[in-house]
Amino acid sequence: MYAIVDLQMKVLIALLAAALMGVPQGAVAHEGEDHSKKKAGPVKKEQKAWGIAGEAGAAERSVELVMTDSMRFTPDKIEIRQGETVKFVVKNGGKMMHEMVIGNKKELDEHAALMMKFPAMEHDEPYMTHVAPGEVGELVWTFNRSGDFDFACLIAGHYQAGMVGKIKVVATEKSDGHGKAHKH
Ligand SMILES: [Cu+2]
Repeated sequence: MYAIVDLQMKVLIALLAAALMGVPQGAVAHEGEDHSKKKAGPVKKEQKAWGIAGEAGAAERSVELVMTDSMRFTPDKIEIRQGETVKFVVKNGGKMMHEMVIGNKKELDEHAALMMKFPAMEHDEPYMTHVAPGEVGELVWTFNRSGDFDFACLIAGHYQAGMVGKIKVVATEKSDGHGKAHKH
């Protein structure tokens, strides 16, 4: 919830600033800015329902994904053990911009609706990576909470076309003493 409020605030501030400067609405978000470039500065470490930003050096595992213009992620189902820090290496195999955004259904729904309203909205958080055609993006995330999560491309229309995937974070024995981990 907090993140969306935050996003709405950002949009509001951007619109307000634009109104004050007499800039037309369509031109608000990042003119001439390279969308794929990460901003410099320390990574925001905010605990989310689906985990927390990870340090690149701490990644124990890397998962490669490919995004295509057929609005699909491959793979679209990923299983992770609770506590794992995963580096996602995300290739854009298409001819249009795509992105991978991790979240839960509720937040992704809300965020996707905002992206439809403001397609040029600037959004950049440690749980997302925007990837230009033919490029590879990276995202390092620590899954410190178990549960079923989602990831998606929130570029206007892509989410609606089904560009989504599932992440299952399996509780480790330590944090979940109910025998869930006796699979193998
Ligand atoms: Cu996309």
